[in-house]
Amino acid sequence: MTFARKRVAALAADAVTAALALTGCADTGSGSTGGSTDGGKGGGDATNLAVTFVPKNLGNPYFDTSSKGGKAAVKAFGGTFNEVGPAEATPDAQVSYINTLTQQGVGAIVISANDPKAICSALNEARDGGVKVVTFDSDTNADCRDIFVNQADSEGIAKVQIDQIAEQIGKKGEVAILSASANATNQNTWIDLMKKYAASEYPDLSIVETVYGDDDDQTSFDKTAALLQSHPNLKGIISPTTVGIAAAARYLSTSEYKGKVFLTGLGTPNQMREYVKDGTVTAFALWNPEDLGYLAAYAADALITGKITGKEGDKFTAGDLGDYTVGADGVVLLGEPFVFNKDNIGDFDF
Ligand code: RAM
Repeated sequence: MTFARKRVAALAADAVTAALALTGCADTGSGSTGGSTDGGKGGGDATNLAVTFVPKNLGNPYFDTSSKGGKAAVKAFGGTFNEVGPAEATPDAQVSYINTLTQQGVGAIVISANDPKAICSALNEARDGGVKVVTFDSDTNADCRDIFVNQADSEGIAKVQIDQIAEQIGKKGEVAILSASANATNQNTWIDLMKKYAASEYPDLSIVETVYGDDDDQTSFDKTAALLQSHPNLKGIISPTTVGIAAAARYLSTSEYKGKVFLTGLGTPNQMREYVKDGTVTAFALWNPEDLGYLAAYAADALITGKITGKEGDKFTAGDLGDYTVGADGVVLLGEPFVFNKDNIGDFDF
């Protein structure tokens, strides 16, 4: 239901807002920019609502959508939204951005990590300087942030992708994984769980290789071609990244493998629509990235204003999404993954 609520909002998308998020421009709404003189340093300023989103990399529609949700939330609670990030999703590419935000004294950094450890000391320096740190989408180690906003239960995300490919290939045969970057916390967690779940539920399905497209369109496209070359008996590909699945679908759609090698994973409806329409892809999954960004921004607000500290049992209200409770290890859960297919994809616009 929350999904439906934000879906309606997504359909009424403000193109100007999206373009601003894309180019990394700050919201000009109420509140100051990250350079306020008190800057939240020392942790005593409960009014520094400068919230900066740092995606894995810029130019990914998934993060454009999560930033759109974040921006809407920040506007609703009267803060200042900004987005900065690297061009490439490499392990420590976000460090210099984090350091700058620490110097500016923002209220909170909301970040999706390319590596569980590589940005930890930068984040902890930010925290020592009074900045609240929310990870969302892809976590760091738990001791480098205040809260992790997880899109869905990791076991559930793994299960839906294996169940989909198993159904599509008839539960039997070789499957490969086209992932994002090699150190991405979220993909690596899901891949481990997918392997375990497949081994226990589908003994005749074998995962033969995992390759990394680095959440880069061209690299993912090339890795798809290479996979098909090196595994002539391949029956299916799982790509647990919106960049990877779109690139793999584009490759398959004009190749001899279309309709023979099945593809599923995690994709955005807007990027996958044409491939569902032309029969390259039957079904894939995701959550609503806009809701994810919205919830992560409200978690930042709750931390900045001292409503929560991030400990288990802490409760806060995330605007229109309603009430959330912090779980074990400072994790807040958005909801369930959702499966898109030709019957429902027309209902979504993100
Ligand atoms: C890509 C990114 C992101 C992931 C989605 C599914 O956009 O890797 O971290 O959650 O795919």
